[in-house]
Order: sequence, then C-alpha cells, then structure tokens
Amino acid sequence: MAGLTILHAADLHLGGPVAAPDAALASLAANARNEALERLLVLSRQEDVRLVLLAGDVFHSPQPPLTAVLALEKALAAWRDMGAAVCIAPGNHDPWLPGGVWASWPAAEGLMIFDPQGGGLDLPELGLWVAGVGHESAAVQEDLAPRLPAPPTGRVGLAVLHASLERSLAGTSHLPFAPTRLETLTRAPFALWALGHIHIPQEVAPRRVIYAGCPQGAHLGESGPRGAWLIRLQGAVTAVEFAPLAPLVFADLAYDDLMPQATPAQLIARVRQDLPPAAAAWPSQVCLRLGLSGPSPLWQLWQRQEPAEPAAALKKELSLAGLVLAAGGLCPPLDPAALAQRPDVLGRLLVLMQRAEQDDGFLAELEARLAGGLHPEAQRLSRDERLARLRSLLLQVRWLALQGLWQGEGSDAA
Ligand SMILES: [Mn+2]
Repeated sequence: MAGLTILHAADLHLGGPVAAPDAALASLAANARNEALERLLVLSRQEDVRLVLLAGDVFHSPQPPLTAVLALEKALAAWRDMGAAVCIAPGNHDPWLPGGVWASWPAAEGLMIFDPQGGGLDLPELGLWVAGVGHESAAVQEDLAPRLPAPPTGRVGLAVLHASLERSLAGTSHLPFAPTRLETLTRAPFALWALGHIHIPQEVAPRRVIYAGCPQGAHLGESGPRGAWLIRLQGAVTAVEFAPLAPLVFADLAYDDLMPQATPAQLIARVRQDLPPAAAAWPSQVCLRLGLSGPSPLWQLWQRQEPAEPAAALKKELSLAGLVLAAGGLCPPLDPAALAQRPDVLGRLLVLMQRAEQDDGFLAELEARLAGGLHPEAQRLSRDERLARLRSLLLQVRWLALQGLWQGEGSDAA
C-alpha cells in the first residue's frame, strides 16, 4: 500500500468568538477562525491530503451563524475537489440534533457526518475504515468510544471522536463530556484515535491517541502554538507532525524574579526569548499577556503618570499585535526579610506578614477576625478558599507596602 497523508483537526469553533484583549486586534480576531480554516485547506493541498478527520466542535454552537455555515460549505467543496474524503464527529458544542445543522447537511460523496448511533465509512481505495460517533446533546455523560464499529477484515481502522480523557483534562477548563479512558482506546482495534475536545494539541499515546487542539485559540488562556496534525500512514501510522497555523497566537508570560534584568533592553531580550516561536509557514500575530511582579531594578518605570507609554514601547520593541500588561506588582529591589528588622511601620507590617505566611494558625486567627467584615460574596466561600484568598491578598499588600512605605519613609530618613 502506498503511503498517504491524513489531516486531523478539531475544535474549529466556527462562528465562535476570539477575544481581542487589545483593541488593535479586533478585525484580526474576528476573522481568525475562518482564516485558520482557509489555512487547513492550503495545507491539505500542499500535502496532498486524502482524508480529513474533524473531531467535533467544528461549529461553536448547534445553530451556527450563516457565515460559519458558508465557510464550512466552501471548505467541504474544496476538499471534495482535491479528492479528499472528510469525516466529522460532532461534539458537545455542535451536537447532532434531529433537524439540526448536521442532520440536515446535504449528503455528498466522500463526506461522512457521524450521528449518535455511530458508524463507519469504508474507503476501499485507501484500505481504510473510519469509525466515529456524534454527541447527541451538549452534555453527554457516557463513554461513546464503545459505539464505534470495528473495522472489517482487511481494513486499517481509524477512529474519530470528541471525548474527554481524564489525564488530559488536568489544568484545563474543559468539562468531562463523553469521558473515556486511555486503556479503552488503546485496547480497541483502531490504529489511530483522532480526538477533539481538549484544545491543547498533544499526543496522549505516541502516534496512536492524539488531541488535535484548536487551530485558533479563543483567548489569552489558550496560549501557545495552535494548529492541526498531519498523519502519515503506510499500513500503520508511520509519523505524526504538528502544523502550527493559528493567525493569532496568544502568549502568557509572568515573571516574579526580575532582579537580573537591570535595563529595559535586558527585560525585552528575556521576554523575546520566551515568546512562542513564529509558525514559519504562515504569517501570525502575537498577543501577549505579560505579568511583572516582585523586586525589580526597573520598578519605577511603571510608576509614572503615563503607564501606557512603557506598555506601548514594549509592544513595539517586541513586534506584538496586542499586549496586556500587569506591572502593578513590581516593587523596589529590596529584601523584605532585612527590612522587617526596621523599627518603623513598614518593618512591623512586614513582620506581621511574614508571620501570616509561615504560621497557619496566625493566618486563621486573622481570617476569623476579618470574617465578619467580609463582602457577602466572600462569606459564601469555604474557609480554605477564604484563607487562600487572604494569602494572595497579603502578597499584594506587601508589594504595596514596599512601594509606598519604603519610598516615603526612606526619603524621610535621607
Ligand atoms: Mn468540546
């Protein structure tokens, strides 16, 4: 059998929003999802893709806007013209509903839209069997993997599914719809599981179980490279390759160890090094959220009357399309432990804070004393949540004290 290339994408969320945290991004963000789809088509043409697997949440909602429907209709026509078969397994955002967008989508040769019963598409000329199933609601609670029919004899089986794997959910905001287990997938008779739902591209089991990730991130929380996978097949999966293609890349960097960066150029060099690499094949713009906190020789740069000026300078130097800067947590390059020895207000405050950080009993006592005066919202939190919030508040108070009191009392003493 000759080798062939498959494109695996998911979570396109066509018709869904892309955040523009910086006003300059508005038009780029508004068009980013459709542009990502265009890039999938170009990639398919370049790579002579014969099969496209779209693992759910192709649309952001079960009643997508007309622009989204048109975009997909045109894409499907383009793939058909290339001779590529397309298999879609609807997800929780775009479930297969009777009378819905998928149920009424016109049938076409080489197009398979899986319904909630599950099924398979036989592709004898490729020696493949593609099995899949669609979500029947926005909150499927059962494991859908067992509904995929096994490949007939003589076919390599590929599975396409929108599902939650517990180990990949950690640290994400994805809800555990259609939960399944890695063992369930790896024991099933499929050479590949092309999954959707988790927006971070990843090989859960090398060359076997893959989350495509979304081709375009939705907001600053979906930072890092986003794109789709090219899967090379020759009897079995021989290689997989991630192709970053998002037009708008979100990046999220936070530093609290800024003592070595003594000049603005040094700070810029550090940030530049940590930015995600540009996707060489496509033009892309970067929107960065940058958090700067802790002691820094540069802290006074951000205390000026025009806080927008240093932000604009950083944005320009780093060639960013957007920048969200949080520098309020910077403080003078001081040692809080040494300052705690001082006999003044700052010293006493720092001692109290140090004690609250190290002594859970003292923090609990403080919490109990504050409890009566808390906002009703905060009173509804559990005690542990209130303690955690107090801890983070104390950190902020420390930066504020170092910024304000040290400067004030320091100049008095001088
Ligand atoms: Mn999903």
